[in-house]
Amino acid sequence: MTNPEQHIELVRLLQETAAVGGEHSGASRDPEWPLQYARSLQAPLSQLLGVSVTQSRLTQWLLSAEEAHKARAPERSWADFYAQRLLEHHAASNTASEDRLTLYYQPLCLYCRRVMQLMQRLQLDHIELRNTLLEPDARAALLGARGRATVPVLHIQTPDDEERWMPESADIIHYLKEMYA
Ligand SMILES: N[C@@H](CCC(=O)N[C@@H](CS)C(=O)NCC(=O)O)C(=O)O
Repeated sequence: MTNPEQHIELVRLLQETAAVGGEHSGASRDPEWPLQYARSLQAPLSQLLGVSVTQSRLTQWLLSAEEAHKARAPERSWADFYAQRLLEHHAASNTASEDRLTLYYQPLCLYCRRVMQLMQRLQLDHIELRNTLLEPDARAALLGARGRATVPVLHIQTPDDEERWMPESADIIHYLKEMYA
């Protein structure tokens, strides 16, 4: 199934799921709607995407899709917006899972700790850690690439050997959440 076909099918699934409990955005909507949707979407969505999707992940995703829809495009059909967002996330996380990530950090740096706490929470054990205080070559690599040794910096290397150096803890946290949460 191509991406446009998946999109159409996903919009249909979302609308069908919403119709069971009444209107998606109506005042009478059940406050537990993300759980209900997640329960009924789990099997057909896993089949559509070809990966096993958990109900807890789906619940989180539905809540974040609703927030983004309200903030960014309230005029757009909710099902169309949610479907596009889900397929984009799915494609991005598929690509991201093949990237090689390295975090340059210092143990006492609070900004680094924020990033590392998120990595722990999301169980991102595959991210290599390089302590720039203890590893002179890590500090030299950072200085060579960026001209400064400020940490944290996330180094992203794709399978095609494209690389990106991402400074700023807030950007790194945003990136990791978008890709892996
Ligand atoms: N705005 C940056 C601040 C990073 C920062 O100030 N890092 C400090 C350590 S906590 C640092 O690397 N200082 C040494 C330097 O700038 O060379 C972020 O949020 O990542």
